[in-house]
Amino acid sequence: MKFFHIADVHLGAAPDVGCSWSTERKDEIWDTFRKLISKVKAEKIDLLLIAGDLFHGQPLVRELKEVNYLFTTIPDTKVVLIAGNHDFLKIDSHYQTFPWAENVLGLWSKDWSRVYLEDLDTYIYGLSYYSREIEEPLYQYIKPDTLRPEAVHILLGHGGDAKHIPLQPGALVDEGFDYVALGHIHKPEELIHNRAAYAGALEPIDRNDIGKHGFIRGKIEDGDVKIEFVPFAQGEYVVLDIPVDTQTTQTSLGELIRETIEEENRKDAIWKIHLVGKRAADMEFRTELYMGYGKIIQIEDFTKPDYDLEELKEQYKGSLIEEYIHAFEDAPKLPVNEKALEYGLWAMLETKG
Ligand SMILES: [Mn+2]
Repeated sequence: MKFFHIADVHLGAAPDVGCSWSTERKDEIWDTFRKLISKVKAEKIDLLLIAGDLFHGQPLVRELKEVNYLFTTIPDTKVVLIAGNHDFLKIDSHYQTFPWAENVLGLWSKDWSRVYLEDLDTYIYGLSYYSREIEEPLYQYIKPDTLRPEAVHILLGHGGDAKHIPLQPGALVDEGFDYVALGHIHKPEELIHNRAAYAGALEPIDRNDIGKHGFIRGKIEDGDVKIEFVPFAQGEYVVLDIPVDTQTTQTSLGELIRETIEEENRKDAIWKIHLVGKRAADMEFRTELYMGYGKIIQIEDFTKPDYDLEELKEQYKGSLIEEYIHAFEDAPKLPVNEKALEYGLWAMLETKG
């Protein structure tokens, strides 16, 4: 049996609001989902697992029509889905009342339920969110049917943090689930080798979703599960370190950022720039001036001023500045102390004029 496990597609989300590429990203989220469905068809996948948050919010009927149409194009694939904390089942949610295609099975119950796929001799267990938060560890109460150990038992889950159904993947696997297909955490992660995994968001949804995104391709043969992560997203948030030194100026830094982005030559990247290294002690970079130099979502300045402490002590002998530097000389080399020294010196030197 071949399956795809996807999660957190967040259809309808518009990432990076206010940026010029926001609408493009919104369209790419839909587009990647369509491509995924084409891939399901091309690879003749038996089962498509959607582990919650297919939509970014409450789905409109026309959005469900769109999605259902896509599901009708893969009639030989069983689609099993649950509602997550973003698209949770509000009282008037269209999820339950929508006339889904025959191959689509929603586990819409608040308490756990399961579907049985006869052709695949597979049980899929799960539940849907009825509120934004669930603090109870609901998955630990779900037990796979031990009377049918020869069948495949899959848990479809969403959550894993304190406010969204905390869970222990190891305990679930020990209960007898062959595979635990999880959503909610946007970073893809194999929690237990071949047995429990977060597919991660199909496309990164915001600037915190750093790195590769895609879905999980799996195969179950004679009770043996094999999974692999497949990068599939059209966009990626990439951290880019830009080295600064004491000679770097506002203009030269701008040129360096522009050149580095050009050399990287990545159409899919949305940049998170980190300025690193030692800047001249009197230099302050106005990072907002570089924001238009590419698809840049954020520039953070991690540079440190290059103070010559010996020279400063000499120059300000007998003053508070000398005393201040002296006070830190015996202090443990902790980041917090370095910061205090840096900020304190900066404040004192600044007021000196
Ligand atoms: Mn979620």
